[in-house]
Amino acid sequence: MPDTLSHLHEASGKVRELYGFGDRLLLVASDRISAFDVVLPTPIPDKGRVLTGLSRFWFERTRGLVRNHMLSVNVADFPEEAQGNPELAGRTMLARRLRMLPIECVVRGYLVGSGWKDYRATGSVCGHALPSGLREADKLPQPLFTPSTKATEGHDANIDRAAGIELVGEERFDEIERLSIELYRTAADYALERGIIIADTKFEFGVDDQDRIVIGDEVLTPDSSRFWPVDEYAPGGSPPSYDKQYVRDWLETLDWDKTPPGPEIPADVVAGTRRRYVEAYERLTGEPIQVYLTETGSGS
Ligand code: Q0Z
Repeated sequence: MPDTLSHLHEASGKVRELYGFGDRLLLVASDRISAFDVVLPTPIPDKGRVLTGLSRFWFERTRGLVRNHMLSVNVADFPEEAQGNPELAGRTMLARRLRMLPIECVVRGYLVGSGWKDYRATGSVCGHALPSGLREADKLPQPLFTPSTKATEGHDANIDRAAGIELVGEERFDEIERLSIELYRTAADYALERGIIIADTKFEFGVDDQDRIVIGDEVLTPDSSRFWPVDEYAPGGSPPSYDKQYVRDWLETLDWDKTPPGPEIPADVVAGTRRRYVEAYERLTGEPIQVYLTETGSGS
């Protein structure tokens, strides 16, 4: 990453970097993509910009439901050290630093992934009893809040309400549960009208200097959620991922054992995958990605 920033680096995610500037942060989304939990060596051009643009869209759209950490996606507003870095344009969000709560706020609207496995084994999902006879990928009778703790390595561990209350207190736990469900319902209803099912998602909340709950991190992107194209949705199996299905289908044709390093992605799979990210952005925002790229100084 750009070297005027290396001394301000605070954290790395799987495909994102975080830089600190006192009470503000820069979250930088790279073009890297992961599949089967491995980050592949080939970037998907503009993926980081699409994801940052989507987070911006949802933060603006949900401002009436909850405060958020977003300050700007325009390089002109960034701290000096981050100016004149064409690398950052469009893929970077300036945000207020929060005290993050140690809970991942997962909301599930459909029965997939670990939720489906849990249901098969126990008839419930994270302690939420469900009707019998549900199929894989069925829509749940209502969205479920299934919080987890942030694991430093490996996968997050689900926690129950009592454990959540131990971590953040009852009042905060109840508030982030209510906000998570409300945000999910609002976004999922909107996305469905535009041809995208948001099967599940994960929110991260923090508190500001006045102890108010604020939503941070990225929101309702394909990296923090499962997106499915509504036209290809069929319960009774695992529906294709809106963004990663080309990559997964191609990887399944190889004899790769799904351990690092992953293989280079061929150009046609890169192009198809990029098209899906851009299509998700354009369907959800109703605006060409070029408008966002030009607006953020990352256009051609
Ligand atoms: C987010 C993460 C990323 C690596 C910390 N507003 C905030 N205030 C304080 N901390 C955070 C935020 Cl968003 C915060 N993460 C996750 C994001 C790269 C890790 F882009 N960690």
